[in-house]
Amino acid sequence: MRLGSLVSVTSLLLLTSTTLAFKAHDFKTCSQSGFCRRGRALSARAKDAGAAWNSPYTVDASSVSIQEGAVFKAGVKNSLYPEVNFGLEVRIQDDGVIRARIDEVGGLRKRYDEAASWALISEPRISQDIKWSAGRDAIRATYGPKKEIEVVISYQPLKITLYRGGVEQVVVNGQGLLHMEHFRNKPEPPPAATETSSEQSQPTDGEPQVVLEAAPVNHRAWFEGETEDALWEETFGTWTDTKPKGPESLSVDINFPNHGTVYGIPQHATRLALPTTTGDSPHFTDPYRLYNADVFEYLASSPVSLYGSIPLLHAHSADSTVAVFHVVGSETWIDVSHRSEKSTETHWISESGILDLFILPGPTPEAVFRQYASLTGTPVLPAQWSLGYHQCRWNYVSSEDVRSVQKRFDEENIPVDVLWLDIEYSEDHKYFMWNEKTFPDPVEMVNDVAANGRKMVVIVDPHLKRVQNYPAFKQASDLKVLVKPKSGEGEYEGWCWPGSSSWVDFFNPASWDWWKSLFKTTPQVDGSWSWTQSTEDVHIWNDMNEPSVFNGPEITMPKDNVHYGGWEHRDVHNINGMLYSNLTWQAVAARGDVPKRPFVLTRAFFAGSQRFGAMWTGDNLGTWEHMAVGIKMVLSNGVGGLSFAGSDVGGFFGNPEPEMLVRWYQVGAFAPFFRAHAHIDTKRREPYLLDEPYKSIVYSVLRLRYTMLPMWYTAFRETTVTGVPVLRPQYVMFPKDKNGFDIDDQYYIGQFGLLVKPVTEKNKRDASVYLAEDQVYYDYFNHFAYRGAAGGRNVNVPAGLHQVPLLIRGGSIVPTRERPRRASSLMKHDPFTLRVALSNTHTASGDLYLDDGETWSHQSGQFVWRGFTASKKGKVISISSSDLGKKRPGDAVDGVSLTSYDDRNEFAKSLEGVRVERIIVLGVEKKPKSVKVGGKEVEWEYLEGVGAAGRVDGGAATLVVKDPKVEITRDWEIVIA
Ligand code: NBV
Repeated sequence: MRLGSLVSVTSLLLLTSTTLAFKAHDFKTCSQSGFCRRGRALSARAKDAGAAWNSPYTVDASSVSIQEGAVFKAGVKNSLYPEVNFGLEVRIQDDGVIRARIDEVGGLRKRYDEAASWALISEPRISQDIKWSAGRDAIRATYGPKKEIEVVISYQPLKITLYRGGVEQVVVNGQGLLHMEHFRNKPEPPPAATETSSEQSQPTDGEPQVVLEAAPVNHRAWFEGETEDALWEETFGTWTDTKPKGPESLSVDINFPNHGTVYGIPQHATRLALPTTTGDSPHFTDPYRLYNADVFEYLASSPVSLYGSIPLLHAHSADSTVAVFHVVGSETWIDVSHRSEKSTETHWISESGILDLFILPGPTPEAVFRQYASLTGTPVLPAQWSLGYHQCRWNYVSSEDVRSVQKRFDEENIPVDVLWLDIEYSEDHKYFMWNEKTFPDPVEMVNDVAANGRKMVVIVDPHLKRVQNYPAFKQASDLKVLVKPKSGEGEYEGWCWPGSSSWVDFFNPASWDWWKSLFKTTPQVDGSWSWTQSTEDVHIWNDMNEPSVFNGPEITMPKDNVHYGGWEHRDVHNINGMLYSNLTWQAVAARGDVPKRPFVLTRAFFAGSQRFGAMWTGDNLGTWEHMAVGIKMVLSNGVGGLSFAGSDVGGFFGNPEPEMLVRWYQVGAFAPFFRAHAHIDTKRREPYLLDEPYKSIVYSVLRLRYTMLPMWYTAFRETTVTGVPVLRPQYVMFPKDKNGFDIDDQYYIGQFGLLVKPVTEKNKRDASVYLAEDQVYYDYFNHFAYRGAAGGRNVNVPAGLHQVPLLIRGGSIVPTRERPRRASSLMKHDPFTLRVALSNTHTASGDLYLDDGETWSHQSGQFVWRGFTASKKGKVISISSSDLGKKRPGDAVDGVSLTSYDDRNEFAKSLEGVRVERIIVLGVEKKPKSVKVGGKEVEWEYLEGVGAAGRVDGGAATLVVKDPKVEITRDWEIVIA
């Protein structure tokens, strides 16, 4: 972009961002969306009808068959439309997950049924052990280790119920709101001014038209409504959605009669435990909407759609956790209500697609995470450097600017791993193409950054400027892989940063290899264009992939645009952004002779996006409310499988005051993805620009993050295997403790028992932390011991501006590296510190996972995985390190199918000589007489205080073993007698 136009964009954005807040009129409410209106009207009629309401959907008992040994199949009829046929298929998987699919059979058109093919990692294995037992009115299957799970498919009306131990867990269509609008022919316009039946009515100007009905009662009208509402066309603002296929929406109620709390369906800016949207005193009046959207200055508390959508909902009670995952890629609205504190009703309304519903039986949060991960995959193991600190802004304006930012970090001796470039690096917003005036030497610039052990992340947005001299556009156009307009011919053209733009249709397989070829950093054999002005140290940021289209309806693509296979954009909208980051991830992975783990940050996402890198919560505001809700959103994304998440530190819009910026760094340092970012109109706010004392506080927060990188990386290893999120909300840690169900401002990190409660309020200097159990918790910094209590106890933890409330749960061992470094790559041979937080029974455990952090060699066994334990026998405490790789090779990292493991592998050998330089043992009751390793006394120091098993709060008795002379890759034992 030329500087002149940069100025104009800047002033335009300054104008918009200072004069406008969230533009509600840009986005539909349910009442402005035809199918949502119809769906809610259906539930309103059902409510009015009360007990008289019956679902017209029934299973045709004569059609029931069991196929492939275990798959239930049957025809389904809607008594109001006897001419239409539906098919139901229910499969029970090996892991007990139930999959129910309903599709229209032999309809006028085909419904989109490919959402699962993008979200799932593979076709789930069907259990061959299930025996269905058929009765006259229902069929049932009982399974599970103690035959405690029962699935019942009732025929009249159709209802699917999951029981555990005889207690209802999930009920589908219990309220009779199931409705799959069948495909129909567009009626001819009726002769003027005559009466007509509802089947033949025609809306005028998108307005609902009231149709006069003859007695007796028209049952179809009773069910579908008396009006035909926006079936064939719909307008919003100046846009008209032509709906060439007519109505095809899908409504279904899913109830949890014994679960009072629900979590998930990210992304929304709201509490983790989802507030109600209907009922006597709803918290929100609209349903939660899932429709990936670029929402400008979004509200800090709202059910509106944001950038990504994961149709996964956890339902939780003290007795069990279950979940439903409805794999649908079209716009979806979800009402949440509670009949009582103990039960939750949800109503899902999607614009198109089939019913493809996975019911995850749990019964614990861990089991639900495992079940969801076995469907959509676990998060990919990130490159280690990507867990460091990322410095971003819109924009570092030149290569000299980038160099000077790096220099300032180095001069101040503060760590940063990644410097980022936003859209202004590019010439006229043609991504890949450097602005030669401002970035004359991109490869040298990247090399200068890499020389200090760092990486760069550069943005590549999906809108391609429609000019022939832009290879990405020209080639896509020649290959015919661009999204088509509603005519199905030619190229869809919309408006975005570069002006007139087009978008690659990543649903088209012909785009895949081509897209990957663009990212090659070496010249292509056939001479075609590739990004040779880049290096393997450049990783990628995918923004605007909802997709954001400035002149489109709701700032996105028209729904009647056409994708590969003839599918409309409406069918695939929520999946679209995931395909973009998927292919970009593959492209980055395919570079180089020794392939490295890619880093791709995405704004839009769908179920499965965890396989392709990190996400962030988009354009937040520099307000305390946004800081606070960002934590809840990151927790909710974790529930949806996306652990690698964070919010813009500092807030994207606005100029945070220093206190806010400090607090925001503390929030960021305890988020999996830690990046500072700022809008182009904001003042520069790199940490070194702060005044004292703020500057030193932020520096210490950055260093703290780096000391804890071994812990973060090990926590990520765990989630690649278990799917349990890296940030664990209170209900995940203590599923039976009702006091914790609504808590979303404190959380645990990984398996490490680290409990953090960042401060997100101005002038706040202490924090009330909830301890759910009878266990000792130690302040990470000053080692003060707090006693939790069965039934829960709140403790007051100091939170001066320089303090983050951070406790270690008794029973945990946390590995750190405490030498200050400027980048994580410089820490490879640094010694370790272990914090051993003794539990009230004097035990503790923890682990440490290490590999080269960059390549895929860990998949062939090049890693170190150590287990640490502490235990007490008589008066002797022993702390030991043993190899976990040998004990559990198959569990090491997801994607590793090792059957054996060599603990002296090349990587492990490269760490020979790397020591544990300090062990801090918290809660040692009495001053030891000796501390020995291999029979030899080592240096130690003991500070008096309260022991792990004591009953009062107070400074913990602490033993510091100074240099135990033990190596990190070796087995050892320390005996404290
Ligand atoms: O590329 C510019 C920005 C980016 O900095 C931000 O992080 C994205 O969320 N982008 C949105 C486009 C414009 C925002 C007003």
